[in-house]
Amino acid sequence: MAGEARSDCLFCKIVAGEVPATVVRETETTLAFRDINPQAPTHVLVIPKVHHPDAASLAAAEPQIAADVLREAQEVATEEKAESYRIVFNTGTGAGQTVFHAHAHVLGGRGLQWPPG
Ligand code: D5M
Repeated sequence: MAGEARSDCLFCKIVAGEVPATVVRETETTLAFRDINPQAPTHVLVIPKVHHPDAASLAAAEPQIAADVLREAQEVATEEKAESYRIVFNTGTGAGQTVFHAHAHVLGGRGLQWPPG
């Protein structure tokens, strides 16, 4: 089932062009833009254009679009020439999720520690 755009959602506003963002890639179903508070030289967010609160909800409702997000995350890493990179879906406030519109963080361009904090 398609997620309806939400007027109270920051990332739906970015999709609608109501809030500016530095877009690096766009497809019919996804948008990739630079994180406003980068944690690495490459820090890009890849979002579905449709609204779902987190990655699990997206994957359950629209698995093809979840796959599109993953493919675009890999395309971003390739374009950014990140040899090693991390794709992160923070899910839930305890994991640090602050924006409740599904998004993948693509982080690269520096050494990344494991486990993350
Ligand atoms: O990640 C949410 C991310 O969204 C966080 O890293 C900051 C980023 N953010 C917040 N507002 C903006 C705008 N306006 N443009 C670009 N990036 C933004 P989370 O996993 O939910 O903590």
